[in-house]
Amino acid sequence: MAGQQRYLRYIVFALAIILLFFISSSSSVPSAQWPSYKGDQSAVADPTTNKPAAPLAGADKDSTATTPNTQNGLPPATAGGERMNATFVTLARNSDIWDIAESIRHIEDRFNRKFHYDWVFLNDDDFNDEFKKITTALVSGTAKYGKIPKEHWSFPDFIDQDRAAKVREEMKEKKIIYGDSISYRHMCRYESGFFFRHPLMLDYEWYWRVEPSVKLFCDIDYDTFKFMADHKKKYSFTLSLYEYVETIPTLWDAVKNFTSVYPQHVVDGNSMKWISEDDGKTYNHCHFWSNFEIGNLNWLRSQAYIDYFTSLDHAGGFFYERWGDAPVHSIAAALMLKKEEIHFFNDIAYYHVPFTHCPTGEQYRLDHKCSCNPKDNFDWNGYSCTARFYEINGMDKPAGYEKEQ
Ligand SMILES: Nc1nc2c(ncn2[C@@H]2O[C@H](COP(=O)(O)OP(=O)(O)OP(=O)(O)O)[C@@H](O)[C@H]2O)c(=O)[nH]1
Ligand SMILES: *[C@@H]1O[C@H](CO)[C@@H](O)[C@H](O)[C@H]1NC(C)=O
Ligand SMILES: *[C@@H]1O[C@H](CO)[C@@H](O)[C@H](O)[C@H]1NC(C)=O
Ligand SMILES: [Mg+2]
Repeated sequence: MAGQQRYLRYIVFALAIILLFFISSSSSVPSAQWPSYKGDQSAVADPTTNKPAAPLAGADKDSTATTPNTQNGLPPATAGGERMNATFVTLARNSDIWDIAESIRHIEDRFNRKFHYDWVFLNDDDFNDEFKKITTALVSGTAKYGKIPKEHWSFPDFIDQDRAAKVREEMKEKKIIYGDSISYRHMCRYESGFFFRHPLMLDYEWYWRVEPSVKLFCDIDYDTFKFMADHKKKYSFTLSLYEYVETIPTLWDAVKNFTSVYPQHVVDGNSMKWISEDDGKTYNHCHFWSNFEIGNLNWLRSQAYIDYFTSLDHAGGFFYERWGDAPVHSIAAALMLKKEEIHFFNDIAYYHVPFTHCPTGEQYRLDHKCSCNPKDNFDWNGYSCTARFYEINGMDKPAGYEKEQ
């Protein structure tokens, strides 16, 4: 019996192969039957509302065997309009090549194929030819490669090496993630205080930070950099959460020292309420997850931010603890920007291991061809600080969020 069945399967398989061969070699199969995009500018989504344009007339209406996927919202390959003074920026090692290739492909497919913004790659080592060849081929704008100067990726002379080494030993025993890593600390310090001052970055006003192995799940049909400029935004995020306390025990003390020395850098109408429940006495550990950022480089290059970074740097916590660039950037944004200058990109569906931001609201997800599972959305989870961001800004949560938590 089993033998007979196998025999039958072979025959069906062989017939299928013969049929396939017949179809592929047949000259009667038309090769260019696909409907082509009409190149209609009006099909681009309206950036202010994020609503897709109306479906194109004459789209496939009589198909009954499938759900016709009308071409609504599919923008032309290149969006019209001016380009902003903006770039993507990635810090990476040569060994990150395939993980960053995946990220670039996501960003290009969902956004940059329409805008062709540049991409700056930074490394503490020289990028090799393979890294450059592959990333240049993937980026639709100009790809640029920079080496980080030694003095931005080493221990400052005021750091006590023995004390730093002892801390790494202790953190290793406590099994704190990256607790014994020197390079991770250089990375966090570099992202906190130096990437925006790299010579290649001086040519730009806006940046979008991209890390290896991140994903985008929805189409972005408008220029996010222009949105930032038009709405006077300086910093933005998609995910927020509470920091691991063991990595930043004295960060808030250093911040308080900074604000007492430089009270003029603390702005009225800031987001102190988002990061402190007691008006600044203690830090609640909320931070924007900085592996995604769209922000203004001139703000990071401002005297206020440089004074802030320099002050924290001298406190030593990048090496005597394991301060991350996420809380460092977030506290700066919360204290030195006006509330309205920080933007939550609910419409940018994003993943970096292990968290997902999937936009709340089914109609939005359908209109933007989203592929994320709304159940994976982290926003309304108790470990997220995004609900708090809505509250301190007096914003209504997105319609339907209760059903999607
Ligand atoms: N050139 C260089 N880049 C680094 C180094 N360490 C980390 N990076 C980059 O810095 C960024 C953050 O490092 P990650 O290892 O992603 O750190 P993370 O996001 O906290 O942790 P993961 O969960 O491992 O992603 C990424 O863009 C890395 O490619 C390094 O030693 N040299
Ligand atoms: C882009 O911004 C940088 C930094 O503000 C500036 O130096 C540069 O001149 C600008 N470039 C253009 C083309 O506007
Ligand atoms: C406080 O900040 C000032 C100015 O940055 C610095 O000189 C001083 O060492 C700091 N003190 C502490 C305790 O961190
Ligand atoms: Mg990462």
